[in-house]
Amino acid sequence: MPPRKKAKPKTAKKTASKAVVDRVPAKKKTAAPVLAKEKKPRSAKKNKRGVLISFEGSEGSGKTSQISRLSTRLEDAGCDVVCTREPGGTDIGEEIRHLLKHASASTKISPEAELLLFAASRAQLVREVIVPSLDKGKIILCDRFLDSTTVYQGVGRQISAEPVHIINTFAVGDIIPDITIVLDIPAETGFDRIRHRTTDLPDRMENETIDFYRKVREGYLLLAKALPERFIVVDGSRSRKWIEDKLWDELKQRIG
Ligand code: Z5A
Repeated sequence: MPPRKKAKPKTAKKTASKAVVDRVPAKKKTAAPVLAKEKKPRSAKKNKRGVLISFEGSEGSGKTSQISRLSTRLEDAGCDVVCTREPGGTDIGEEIRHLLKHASASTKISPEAELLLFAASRAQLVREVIVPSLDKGKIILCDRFLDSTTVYQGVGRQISAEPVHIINTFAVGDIIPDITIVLDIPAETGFDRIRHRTTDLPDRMENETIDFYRKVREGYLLLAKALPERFIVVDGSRSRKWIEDKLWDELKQRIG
């Protein structure tokens, strides 16, 4: 019979699922504010012609590749497309990106400071790029958005739900993606892809453990389950062409 003590770590340390459930609508419970915000996204209400599509998933899930393919298809179909990314996408955001990923000082960064820097980059991106583009009726393809903070800082770094939600909301105002695509891959596949990438030296966040990326994956899947109107989950371990076609079919149904 296992000793009683064994139960302790389970209750003392939040599991990935518990942490996400705190952030998404568990019936009437805690995450109600997240849902309440999402009922009236500004992009859908005030910018009838603009669409914000965010791409999420763990490192190496294929977001950059698919954004590039989708953008080409959309442009060929006559759409006005803006591709951007987080952290980054503005001069200020790119400086923050460098600080977060490559600056030697960032090895000492606290989870709270990290969260605030991601939020600062996003606040600038929303006001400088996203809102003006939505107002012009463009389709914005954004490589990561607020869900990355919910999952990486909330689930991965275990910062509690309330500050993550408050800071996310402050950074985005009333801009919530119309559609969020999660490219879902096993943590091992992501690791493998990153290892074989020859263009870059590993950055600070690429040195996380496989357990961290398992939590990240679980976090995304729970979020997608809780918000099915906004999320589309696609198997990111399939071929590039299969994913491209699948996304095209899904988006045609949603945005016509
Ligand atoms: N982060 C955070 O913690 N909190 C936040 O709020 C935000 C971000 C906004 C940003 O890193 C880091 O910041 C990220 C989360 C954190 N850290 N991590 N870990 P980034 O922008 O440098 O990297 P990324 O967003 O994680 O993505 P990536 O590494 O650039 O990967 P990707 O864009 O998803 O995939 P890719 O570049 O298209 O493909 C990766 C490789 O796989 C490449 O060699 C491809 O050729 C290959 N690939 C792509 N698709 C396939 C398929 N279908 N089959 C086989 N191989 C494929």
